[in-house]
Amino acid sequence: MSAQIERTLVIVKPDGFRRGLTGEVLRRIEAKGYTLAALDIRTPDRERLEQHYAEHVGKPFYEPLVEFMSSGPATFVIVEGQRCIEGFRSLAGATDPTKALPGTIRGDLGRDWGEKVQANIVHGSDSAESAEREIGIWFSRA
Ligand code: DAT
Ligand code: MG
Repeated sequence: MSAQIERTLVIVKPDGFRRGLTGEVLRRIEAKGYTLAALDIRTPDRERLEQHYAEHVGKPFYEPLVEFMSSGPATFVIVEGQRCIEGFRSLAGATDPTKALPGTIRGDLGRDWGEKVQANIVHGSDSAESAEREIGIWFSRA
């Protein structure tokens, strides 16, 4: 376990933004004790989404995912704190919001909407390498 302060990239995805859940997500991040280091609202462009989701190219949900993510404004947040990468993934819950446990963002606020892609409210980086890569894509001047 390291005392080093980490950074992670959180995105309140277009479904969360449309549903007015940005404040609720930020509230949970702050209540956990993490710090908001940067915040920006914008509609994700396809070019940067393709970089962001490069690991998923070719999967059946890739095209629906990029379509969905570019469907409207989203909130991009750099979150800071000890072990916040792992910690935010715990706050978010499992990828499938139907299976995500109650108490998590996806478990409490998400559901299956019958779409080809899981509209699961939030993104959170899955490792220190992903976090720095993703922050570089979306906050090139951060
Ligand atoms: P996570 O967002 O939990 O890190 P991921 O990186 O595996 O999950 O996938 C990125 C996003 O793609 C995810 O948030 C929702 C969508 N997705 C993943 N697996 C899916 C699936 N089997 N069917 C539909 N959408 C999926
Ligand atoms: Mg992921």
